Amino acid sequence: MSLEIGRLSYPLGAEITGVDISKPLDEQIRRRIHAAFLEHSVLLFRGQSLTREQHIEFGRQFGEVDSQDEVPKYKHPDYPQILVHKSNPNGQPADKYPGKIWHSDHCYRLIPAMATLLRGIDVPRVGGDTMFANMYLAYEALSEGMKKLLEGLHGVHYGGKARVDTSTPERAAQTSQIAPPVAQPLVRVHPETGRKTLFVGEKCKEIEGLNSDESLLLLRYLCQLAARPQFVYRHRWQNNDLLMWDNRCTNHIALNDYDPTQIRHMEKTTLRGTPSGYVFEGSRQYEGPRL
Ligand SMILES: O=C(O)CCC(=O)C(=O)O
Repeated sequence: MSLEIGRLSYPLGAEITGVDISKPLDEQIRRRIHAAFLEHSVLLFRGQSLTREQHIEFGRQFGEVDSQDEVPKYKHPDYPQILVHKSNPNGQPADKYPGKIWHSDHCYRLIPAMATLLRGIDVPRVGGDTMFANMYLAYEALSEGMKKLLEGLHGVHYGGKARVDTSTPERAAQTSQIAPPVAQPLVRVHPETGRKTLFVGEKCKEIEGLNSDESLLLLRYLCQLAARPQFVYRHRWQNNDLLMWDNRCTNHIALNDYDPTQIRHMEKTTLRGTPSGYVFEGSRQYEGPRL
């Protein structure tokens, strides 16, 4: 078996074949996978029937696996590092599914996620795709004037309800406090590639220092720009796919466009990134952009 890397689309994504990720990786192979991760931002490994331990161990070879303490709603009871996203077989209302807006994982935390590793365990026959946007390309498409305007501006990101543990009223009160809105630079430098990238998505509701009209128009423009088809890869899931993506330079969205009587069972881990942003004290919670 020899490792091969084949592009999935022009803007981003590559499929890695010729490797069994259920076993510890040879260091040379691990480095090639890491280099492909930095170059293509989204990696696909097909036909990998992993145990939960193997899922966690594969990620650990690339970074620190998050304990997911801030996302109690989806935590697996025996594997706290794993979040379970499983639709109800009788149909789960579309608005309950996590990830249905363009976002980057943990953008609303002081340590946003470096990578996400999502496994498709039981996927619908058709639909339930996930789309990814290349945020380097979105940044590079801006005019020099707009790049100058964005430099130094911060977008305020709000976490969703998933971080609130609703098991008791006391826990709900406690956990709603642990993730206040976080202001993140709209333009960040990727710590490993050194490339500039836009850091904005639909969880970003306002831009610090701008009024609500300015904020909304600019955020809507940036989100729409990033979602242009020429910057996007659309993944059609098969059972036993594992996708590993770089949250520092991509956005993603779960389309939730499938027959609601079918199950969609996904499990994910995230790898911790580096500190970014600061707690935002203002909190006006504008409507924010919706594409
Ligand atoms: O289920 C998916 O396709 C993606 C889920 C997602 O967006 C997330 O977990 O952040």
